[in-house]
Amino acid sequence: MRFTAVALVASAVILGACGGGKKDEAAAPAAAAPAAPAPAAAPAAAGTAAPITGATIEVKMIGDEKGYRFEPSEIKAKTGDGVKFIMVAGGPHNVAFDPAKIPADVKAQLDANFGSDKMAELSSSLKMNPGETFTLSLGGIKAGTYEIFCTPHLAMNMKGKIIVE
Ligand SMILES: [Cu+2]
Repeated sequence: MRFTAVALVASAVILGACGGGKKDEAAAPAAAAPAAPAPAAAPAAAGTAAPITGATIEVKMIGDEKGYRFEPSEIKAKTGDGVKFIMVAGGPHNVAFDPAKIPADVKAQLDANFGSDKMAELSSSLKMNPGETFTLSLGGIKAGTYEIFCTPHLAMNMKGKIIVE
């Protein structure tokens, strides 16, 4: 009798240990997952928006029977200018850059220049209603050609480029 009881207790301890181990394993990935986005968000917070010190160029965002487009789609600007995107029709529209196509030494400043009007890295919030605007500062942005697109209408070829001279 005594031997059986000891054996049962020992089995219970072993089962308990296994059960506890499984719980810890299951809990570990769940606890680690929410922490992952924090380092990714850090570079965005590192930059400081540079103000517009030059001219502000207006660009219309249009979707109608002729298609989806930025007007003009080729935007010539200088470092320090601003580009004011105006929602005219056929929204929602936004303004976004492909992070993979932006040089490493431009990315942080450009992303910071979106200010708070941003839904993702290098991507403005969506403009739903006619008259809504998004103004992007080109402060601190060196000369180069930077492709833009509208996220909802990328497949409809709503693209353009900002040429900083
Ligand atoms: Cu659009």
